[in-house]
Amino acid sequence: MVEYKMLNFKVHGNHQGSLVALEKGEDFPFEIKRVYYIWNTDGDVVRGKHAHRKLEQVIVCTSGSCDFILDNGKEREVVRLDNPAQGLHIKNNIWREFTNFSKDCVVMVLASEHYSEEDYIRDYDVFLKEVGV
Ligand code: T46
Repeated sequence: MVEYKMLNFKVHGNHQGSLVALEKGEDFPFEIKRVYYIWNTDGDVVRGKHAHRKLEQVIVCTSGSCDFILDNGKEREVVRLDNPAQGLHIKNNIWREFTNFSKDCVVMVLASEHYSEEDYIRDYDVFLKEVGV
């Protein structure tokens, strides 16, 4: 089994609509140091194709949908993101690719570390070596 967790956020909903608040604490697994978001990606584009040495992230599809392919070097799993009330929590050493973007897809990512290119493993063979496969 590839290690990941789907977090179900508390939704504050009323006649005005829905709201999710993310704060470090019981509902959130780490202190957020960076937020970035991705949109305008054509449906068949494959993004990602890397793993992280240290970074943890929670990934939320705030609009539309896309598929995350998670790979621990031995197994692959596809996780569909299509609900802004859920967050995909991925720790380090997981190779990820994401694709199958709907036109209205917006992916918001909450990250445990500042941006660092040294944290990326962008070569699949290097990834396999580093995870000992
Ligand atoms: C991940 C998936 C889900 C920055 O300058 N700062 C940043 O914080 C980020 C994330 C990216 N960039 C620059 C680096 C590249 O020139 O933005 C450009 C696109 O980044 P990248 O090709 O890494 O984007 P994705 O969509 O393949 O991957 C991103 C994250 O990089 C990655 O950590 O897990 O989203």
